[in-house]
Amino acid sequence: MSGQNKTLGEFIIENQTAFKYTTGELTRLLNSLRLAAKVVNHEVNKAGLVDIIGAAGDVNIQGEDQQKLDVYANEVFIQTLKKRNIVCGIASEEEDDFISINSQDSNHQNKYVVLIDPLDGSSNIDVNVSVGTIFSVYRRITPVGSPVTIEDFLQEGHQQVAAGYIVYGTSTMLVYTTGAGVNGFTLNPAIGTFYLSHPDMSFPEDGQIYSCNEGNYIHFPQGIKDYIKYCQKEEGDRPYTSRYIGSLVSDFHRNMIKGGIYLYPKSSKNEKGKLRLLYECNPMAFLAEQANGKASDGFQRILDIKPTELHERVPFICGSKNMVEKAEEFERNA
Ligand code: AHM
Ligand code: MG
Repeated sequence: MSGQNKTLGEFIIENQTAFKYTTGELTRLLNSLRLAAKVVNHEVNKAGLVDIIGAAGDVNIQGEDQQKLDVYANEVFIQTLKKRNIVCGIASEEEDDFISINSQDSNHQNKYVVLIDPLDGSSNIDVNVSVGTIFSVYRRITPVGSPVTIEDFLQEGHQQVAAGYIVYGTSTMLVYTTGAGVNGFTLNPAIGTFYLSHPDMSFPEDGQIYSCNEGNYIHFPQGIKDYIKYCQKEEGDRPYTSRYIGSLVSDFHRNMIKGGIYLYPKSSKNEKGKLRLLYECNPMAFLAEQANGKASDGFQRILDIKPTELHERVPFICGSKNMVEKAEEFERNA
C-alpha cells in the first residue's frame, strides 16, 4: 500500500511491533488519542459559529451548558482515556493535580501515564487562528497494581515512550513519535480518517525563520537579545524572516517543515519563561530530536531536565539544529 493511502489506524498497527513493549496497550492508547482528537476537532471547527450557537456560559438549544473550548477539550481527552481504561494516570495543564485512574479496583494493570495540554494557544480561537493539542506518554515507574504517584509524572523527558500534537489548522493534522522518527497524518474531514501525509518528518539542519514574541525583547536575557540581533543582521543568508503565530504547535509545525527556530526565553517579567516543561516543552523536544532538530533551555538539553513539579516552567528554544546551537552559543557568551 502506498504511504499516501495509509491511514493512521493502519500505521499504528503496522508499527506496533517496533515498540519496545508490545502488549498492544500503547496501540490502544494512540487510538484513543486519535478518537479524542476527532471529537475536539469537530468542536474547534465550529468556534466561528459562537454568535449563532452560543458562547461559553450560555445554554444551548439542547439545554446543555456551552463550555469554553479548552475546558471541553480537557474533558474529552480525559474522559476518552478514562472510560476506555487505557492508562493508569493523567496529568493535564488544565488540572491542578494529576488524576489516578481506577484507584478503587484491580484495574491498576495499565502501565502508561499521559500528560496533556488539551488546547494550547487557546487565546487564538476567537480570531480563527490555529490551536493545538500536545500529548506525552511515559511508562509508570511505580509498580503496576498500585495507584500512580507524582513520581510517575515527574520523569525526565528522555524517558518518554511517545509524544505528539494535533494541529487544528487549515487542515487538521496529528503528528507523533514513538521514538522511531516522526510521522504526520492529515484528517480528511469528510470521512473522519487521518491519512499518512507527511512520512518521516525532519527539521532542515538550518533554517531562515525565527519565532518569538519580540514584544518582550527588552525583558529578554542579553544572550537572546544578541541572538535576535544576529537573526536580523544583513549578512550571508540573513536577515532571517520573523514568523510568530503565538501558538506553539503551529509555530513548531511550520518550522519543522520549512526550517526555523522557536524561542520562549525567560525574561525579567517571567523568570522561568512561560511554557510548561511537562505538557509543552518535553513532548515538543522529543518530537524535535526525533526529527533531527534540537531543544534546549539555552544551556542544557530539555529532555535531561529533572522535573520537580507538575506545572514547572522552563525557557524553551527549539528547532533546526544549527540555529538552536547558535542561540546557545550567544547565551553562553553573553
Ligand atoms: P497557553 O498554554 O496558555 O495557551 O500558552 C502557551 C502559548 C503557546 O502556544 C505560545 O507559543 C505562547 O503561549 C504565546 O505566548 P505569548 O502570547 O506570551 O507570546
Ligand atoms: Mg499550553
